Amino acid sequence: MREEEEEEIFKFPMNTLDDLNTFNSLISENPDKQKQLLNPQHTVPTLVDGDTVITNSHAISIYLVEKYGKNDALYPKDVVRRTLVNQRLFFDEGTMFQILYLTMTYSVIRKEKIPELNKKRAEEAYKFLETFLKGQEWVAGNSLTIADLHLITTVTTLNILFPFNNEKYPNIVKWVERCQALPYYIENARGLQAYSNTVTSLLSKL
Ligand SMILES: N[C@@H](CCC(=O)N[C@@H](CS)C(=O)NCC(=O)O)C(=O)O
Repeated sequence: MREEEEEEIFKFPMNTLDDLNTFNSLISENPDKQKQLLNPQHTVPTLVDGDTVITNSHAISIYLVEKYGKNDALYPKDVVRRTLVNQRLFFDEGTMFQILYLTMTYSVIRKEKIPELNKKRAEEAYKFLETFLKGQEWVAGNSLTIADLHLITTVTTLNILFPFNNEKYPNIVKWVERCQALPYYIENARGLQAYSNTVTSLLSKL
């Protein structure tokens, strides 16, 4: 591959599985290039703030509140409240998002049928969330935190792949409505609409 072609690969995001495979073999054959990459995992989001590079969305949110937040409301300093926020963030990262990631990567993008197990795991995750929300307005208590901002994007996206039954999950439905009423919810709505347009048409072909 010519140097310029190689540069192109590093400039543009991956669009198809072939791009990803080319990219992976390129970096595994080229350790120097790997070191130059801001994010060797090649995932979004990646935040660059001066000399600081952060490559995980949850770590990014924590960093932004800690460094630039006017107060600690979104990520409380109180150890017990913070631990609960962390638990919900790790639930998003390790449970809710993983179902979305595995379904997209191994089924939808490859145009393969979605395994029944993924559907069961999504249902299980919705049940956990429904329980977390019992008797409280937000996922980590009665005030909005970064855990809500993360989970709302994952849950609304997962809901396109595995629509949940509103009657079974009243706490989730009310929480989604609360999130939709936030003045900046439009940021999620826009991406969600674009995702929905693409994925709904892919799903119809599986
Ligand atoms: N848990 C990570 C997930 C990052 C991630 O997997 N992002 C996806 C897009 S939502 C991505 O960049 N996928 C491309 C890939 O895995 O190559 C985070 O919160 O940042």
